[in-house]
This record gives sequence, structure tokens and C-alpha cells, in this order.
Amino acid sequence: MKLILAVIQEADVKNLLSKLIEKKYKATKLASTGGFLKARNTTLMLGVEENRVDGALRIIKENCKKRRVLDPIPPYSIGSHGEYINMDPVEYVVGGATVFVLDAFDYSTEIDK
Ligand code: 2BA
Repeated sequence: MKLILAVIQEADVKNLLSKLIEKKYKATKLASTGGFLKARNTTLMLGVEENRVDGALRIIKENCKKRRVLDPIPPYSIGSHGEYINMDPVEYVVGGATVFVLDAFDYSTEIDK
């Protein structure tokens, strides 16, 4: 069994989850925050049989878009008189998805025995 962790943008969650559930994948949605931009995103956790990992990755790829976002907290610098000078906001390309695939064991099936 594998555990897929997928960090995705909030705008993609609804569509992606319905496609995954339609194909009988089980998923848990966790609220998360990007360390760099400090913007909210979503982490999906999927426990998947090894032979279904590629299918899940394909669905994630098909449903998570790249987007240009502006840093919500633009940088500033301090002028020679100690005044704040606002800098132009920086644009980043976020997504499609940041995905990790880990080895996993589903202990919940053991507890029932
Ligand atoms: P954030 O950390 O808020 O990063 C948002 C976007 O900012 C990134 O998009 C990337 O375009 C840019 N970025 C991140 N760190 C940077 C840096 N040190 N210098 C310049 N630009 C930087 P994505 O790469 O698509 O990442 C989207 C979100 O996925 C990240 O939000 C973070 O929550 C997660 N993520 C990405 N890589 C990760 C990793 N190696 N481990 C854990 N989470 C990760």
C-alpha cells in the first residue's frame, strides 16, 4: 500500500475530490498553509493499493492547474531616512500539485482482526 500526499490549491479541491471519489479512491482533506507564501492550500491524503497509484496520479495531474499568484505580503525595503518603501509584488507560479508517494501499511485492517 502507498500513501499519497498531494498539496493542491483550494480552487482545485472540489473538482479533484469528486473525480477521485468517482473512481473509488478514498481521500482525506486536510487544511494546510504554504510555508513560503503563507497562503492557504489543501493537502489530500490517499491510502492507495500499489496498482492504483498511477491512476490516482493521473487524476491529480489532470485536475490541478498551474496558476500565477502575487505574493499576498509584498516585500518592502527601508529607505535612507528610515521610511518604508513598498516594492512591486512578486509573481509566482503555483501548482499543479506537489505530490509525495510514501510506503504505507493500513493498520486499520489489522485492528478488526
Ligand atoms: P508555498 O510554500 O507557499 O509555495 C508557493 C509557491 O511559491 C511555490 O509553488 C513556488 O512557486 C514558490 N516558492 C516556494 N518556495 C520558494 C522559494 N524558496 N523560493 C522561490 N519560490 C518559492 P509550488 O512549488 O507549486 O508549491 C505549492 C505549495 O506546495 C507550497 O506552498 C507548499 O505548501 C507545498 N510544497 C511545495 N514543495 C514542497 C516540499 N518540498 N515539501 C513540502 N511542501 C511543499
